[in-house]
Amino acid sequence: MKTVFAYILFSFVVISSQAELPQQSNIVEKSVIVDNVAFIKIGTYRGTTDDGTEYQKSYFYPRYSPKISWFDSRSTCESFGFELTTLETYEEMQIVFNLADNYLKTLIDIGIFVDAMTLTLKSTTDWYWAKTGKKLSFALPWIPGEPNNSQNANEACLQFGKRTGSAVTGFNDVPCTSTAYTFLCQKIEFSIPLKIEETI
Ligand SMILES: [Ca+2]
Repeated sequence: MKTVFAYILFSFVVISSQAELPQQSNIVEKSVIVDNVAFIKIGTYRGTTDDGTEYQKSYFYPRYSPKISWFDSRSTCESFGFELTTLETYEEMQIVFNLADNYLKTLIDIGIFVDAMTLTLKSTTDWYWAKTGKKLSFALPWIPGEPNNSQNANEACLQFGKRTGSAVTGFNDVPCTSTAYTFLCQKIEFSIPLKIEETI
């Protein structure tokens, strides 16, 4: 694992698109997957939080899918200038699930950490974004049988994915120290410059 991780550090290149985003929300900007890069930009999304704040995000997936803890997932994203992905709205969650389906078909069975955790190890109902402390603003679609807080009752972090053979993407509560999952990073901008059209 350390070798894979070191290689990611060594070979880090981010593909960025210079294309201008469409003005409508909900539009996903496709990107090209190129060999020999550590992170793959799988899409960009522009939306509005439940309190009305506009934001724009790009999502970056680690090409070699290292399986590391939730804590290491956060710090890895941060070491590259990213954050572990948050999902501001149910709509954004659906977009990210679709991106994962489109680009990560062979990987989604692994499960992907996002930034959410419970405040107490035993809670399986109240989930918060670690970055902001805000409670998740929508009802989570769980993988059938989840959340079950099953592993010694310390499943305090959140990942999404599919069970093998299932077509349904959903969430699962897992131990934050588990190294069975990989992760998705985001780059977020909350202040989107207004585009002002000139008039004659
Ligand atoms: Ca679980």
